[in-house]
Amino acid sequence: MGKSSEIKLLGTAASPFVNRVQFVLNLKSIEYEFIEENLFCKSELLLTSNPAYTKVPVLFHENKPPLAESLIIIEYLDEIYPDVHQILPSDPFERAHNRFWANYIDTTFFPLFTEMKRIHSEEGKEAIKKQIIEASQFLEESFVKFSNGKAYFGGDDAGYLDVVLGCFLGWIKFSEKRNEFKVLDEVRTPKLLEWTKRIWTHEAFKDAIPNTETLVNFYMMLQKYKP
Ligand SMILES: N[C@@H](CCC(=O)N[C@@H](CS)C(=O)NCC(=O)O)C(=O)O
Repeated sequence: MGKSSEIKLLGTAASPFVNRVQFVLNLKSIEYEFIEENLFCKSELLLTSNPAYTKVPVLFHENKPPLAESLIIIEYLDEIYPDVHQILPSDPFERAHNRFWANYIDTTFFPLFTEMKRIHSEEGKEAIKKQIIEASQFLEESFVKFSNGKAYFGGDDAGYLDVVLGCFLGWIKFSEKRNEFKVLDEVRTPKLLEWTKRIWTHEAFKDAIPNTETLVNFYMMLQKYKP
């Protein structure tokens, strides 16, 4: 049960996009009410609050119209609560660069995992694994650049890209087990591997990320309703 406040979040715990918003709300210590959505039988609230996509997350802030799309929501939260744990850098070029990689993660990297789920031939799966590994090496390079020798993409503490990529870690781990391969390892992506260990133990993250059982249940529902 969430807390009653001026912020309400419509979502489901298994969604990495919803987890991004939860992670940022935690980083900024913002109280909110969580409204659980059933994506396999969408509520009237979801259909009317995000009619264009009918997807979660959707954020309700005071009496303003609802806001959808995880990246838009977390940037909005960063703008309205700039004084606590700013996630985007203040320099415009740095900000643009962060957005470039977030876009890469959302449009190139993560969709490969969805693709993997749809493909059944061994040959097809191997081709996707190769693409995932190539993409993870780009992410390793970007981590090295952004972190500049520090612990996170955001420097000394979690920032925008830590939130964006970090919330996919549960699903990445799930896919590694299911498809018997390693996305991140000591040889190809040593820095990112270290980073994942840090993120898993980050207080604001631990509270936002679902457990394996939640992911497995959601995956089974997906197989049933959206094979
Ligand atoms: N680009 C969106 C993606 C959101 C998204 O795909 N949400 C999924 C849950 S993980 C959803 O609501 N799916 C419902 C559907 O596809 O009908 C974001 O960043 O918020």
